[in-house]
Amino acid sequence: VSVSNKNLREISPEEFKERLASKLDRHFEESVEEASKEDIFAALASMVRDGYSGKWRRTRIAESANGHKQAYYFSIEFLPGTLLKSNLLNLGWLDTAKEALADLGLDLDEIAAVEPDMALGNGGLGRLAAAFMDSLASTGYAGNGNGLRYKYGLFKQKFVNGYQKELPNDWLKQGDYWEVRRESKSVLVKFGGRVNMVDDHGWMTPQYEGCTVVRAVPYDVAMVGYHNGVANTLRLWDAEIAPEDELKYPSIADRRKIEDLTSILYPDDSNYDGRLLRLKQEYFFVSAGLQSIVNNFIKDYGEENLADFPKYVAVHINDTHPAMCVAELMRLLVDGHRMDWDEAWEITKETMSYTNHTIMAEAMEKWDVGMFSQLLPRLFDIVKEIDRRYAAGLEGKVSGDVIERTRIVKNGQIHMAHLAIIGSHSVNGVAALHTQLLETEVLSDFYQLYPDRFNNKTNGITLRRWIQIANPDLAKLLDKTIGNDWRFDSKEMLKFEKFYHDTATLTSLQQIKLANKQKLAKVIKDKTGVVVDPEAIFDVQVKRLHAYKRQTLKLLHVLKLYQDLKAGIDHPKRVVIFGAIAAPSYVFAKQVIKVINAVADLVNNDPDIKGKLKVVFLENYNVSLAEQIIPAADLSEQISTTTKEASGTSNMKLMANGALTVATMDGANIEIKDAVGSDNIFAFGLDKDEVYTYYANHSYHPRDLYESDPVLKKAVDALIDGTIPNCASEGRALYDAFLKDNEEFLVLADFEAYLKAQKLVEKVWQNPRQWAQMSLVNIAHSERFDADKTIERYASEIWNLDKVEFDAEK
Ligand code: 26Y
Repeated sequence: VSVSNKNLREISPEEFKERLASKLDRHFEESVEEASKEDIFAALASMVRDGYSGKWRRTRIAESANGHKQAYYFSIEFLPGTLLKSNLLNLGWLDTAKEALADLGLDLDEIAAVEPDMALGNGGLGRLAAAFMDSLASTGYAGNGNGLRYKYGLFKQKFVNGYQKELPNDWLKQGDYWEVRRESKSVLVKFGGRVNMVDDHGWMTPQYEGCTVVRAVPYDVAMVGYHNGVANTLRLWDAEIAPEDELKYPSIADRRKIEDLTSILYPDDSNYDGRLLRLKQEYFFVSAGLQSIVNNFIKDYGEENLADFPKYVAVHINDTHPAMCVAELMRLLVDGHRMDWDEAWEITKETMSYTNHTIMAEAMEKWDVGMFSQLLPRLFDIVKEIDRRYAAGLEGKVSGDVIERTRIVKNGQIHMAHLAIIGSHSVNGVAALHTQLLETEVLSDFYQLYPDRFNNKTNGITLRRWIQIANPDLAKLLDKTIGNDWRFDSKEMLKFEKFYHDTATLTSLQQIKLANKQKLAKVIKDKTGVVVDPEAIFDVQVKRLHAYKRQTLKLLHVLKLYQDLKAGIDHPKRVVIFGAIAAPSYVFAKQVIKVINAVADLVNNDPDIKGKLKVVFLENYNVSLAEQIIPAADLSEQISTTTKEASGTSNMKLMANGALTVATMDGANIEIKDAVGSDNIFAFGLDKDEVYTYYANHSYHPRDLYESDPVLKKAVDALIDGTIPNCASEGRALYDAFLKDNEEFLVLADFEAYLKAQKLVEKVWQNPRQWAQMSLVNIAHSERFDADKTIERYASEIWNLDKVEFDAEK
């Protein structure tokens, strides 16, 4: 983009108020005074859409007319949260909106709270996809998202008697304000039936018989760039009855069977379960997305130029869920456009790239051949042929074992990661350690075969959302100290370090944190009834609930603090805050939730504790709640078993808001430590070699630790000795898990080191100036995790994109 508009106020408050009044008048026949929050929200959303509609149209035209390469990010999850404030910010209207509404006696935050979260994702992977959409637009690349329009997003978590219950999240009920249904761009996706290959003028062509045809209708959401006139597209597909099939599905029940394809988001995160509906969803958005991309290409460049496809199109496979892209593009090129297999294969590989997000075996997708071939008979033939050629090509060059280990189809299963790697020119991990582990452990065979394909792209976050929107006072302090260039180029944030000794700045930082904590304290009181002291350490662990993330280790620390306080051993006041959703079928994770809630009840109501320790488990952690918790955090808990967390991204958001991190040397924590220096982080725990040594030698015997460390034993025993009321069976389950020989997550092995790190936390907390200084260093260095920078690296090193050049105003 040629112009970077640095004007933070693109329109005046007067004009803003006028537009609002006229919207309310036109849409709802009411004045500002009469309007409900919902109506004001709708009017604001409509104003925002007017604000970007021209940009959206111009971007589309510029991208295709100027022959720009486009990247398509295929992801089964997108987790944008709410869009009103981020659209206002990116348009340059946010401050004006706040001011104009305040003049009218209204509070933007209260109005924005009306918007339901677009929770079309589970956790890190989905949030990363949404961050990348924002960054692609904000850095001015032609990059679009391709995913599913789930009718029900991630379920709403409720606690009933301390247990997690799941309620449907009917986010569309209130009407989605941002989407545009583009019926004319619909395509058809075929499932099931039989395929006969027939000779059609010398080309073996599939004839489909008896398949189910589903109509894919795209809903487009604009992804507005930050102050640059760009608006890209997030395209989400909905399943409908094909028009020609209306008579085939006369009853509502029959129609539902088709429409249900896009009704729910699978709530499993890192735990693979090979369900038919999930396979249907994956193929549905892969096929619809690729068909529309190929159609577009042919419209712009002509079928005769399909050989140039990778010059104009990059397709990114976000984890293995869209790995069928590899086979589907082959199908479209070979069957649909009669391209020679070898040529189609080169094009496919050049087009595709793949990101891996986990090393955990239980998250690896493998589809049973029987189910796959029945649902997708032609695609299965193509997968088999890719596999056959892959194996034949290596025959005699590498050992048979390597071929066997790496091939796609084996033992009656299709290995989706293998398909993605074999069919892509780039494979990346999401943090340095993670990529290293892919190369040396998990995917080492592939790394030997294709060393050049492997690369690292450490994750990033949308600093705009996590600082400018969620922590406006911190944003203003940055403006005051280093000027507002950091809002356009995050590198500028490094200058904040110059204020390390500046007492006024340190004091401001403390005041801002305190004010954010007071606000969160109110939220906590409203949501849970628990009263917390804003002067206490706000100790935060927010992320999915999973054994490897070790909310359990935090729990043991809480029990230890409780026991100390009961015994008269003093500690600084602390509020431990959890936010975590468990997959509904993940029994252990749900047991952990129940125990934490029971411990919270115990601790919060024990008069002996005198409010020195509070435990708060906030329900339904999502993007909106994160925006309230993260700016108020003092301490960030990043305590996964080393090697297990691919990257983590809450670690980055929390540091950007000045929280200090207590961390194992896992995922991106290592890079945080590199950025801030070891004096500005509380690092502890087993390193990767120690973890792998335990695994290799089967030498982890937690019972020995338990028997030999009385402090540890006492904390663990609290789970079963009746200390914690109302969770005997869950307490026992955790106890047994901790003590199981060779327990995979090594919880007790890190306990002592963790206590030591927490002792140091307490010591530094006693010195508020030092704490503020460390906090300042963390804020300054969070620029390293700006998703805009991550996207620049994807664009230049993987997708080979150039920036869209156009006059933003024409
Ligand atoms: C196949 C299915 C069970 C499945 C569904 C969701 C598998 C995985 C997932 C989601 C994985 C996920 O969110 N992974 C996280 O990705 C983040 C972004 O890269 C990382 O920061 C984080 O460490 C990783 O756990």
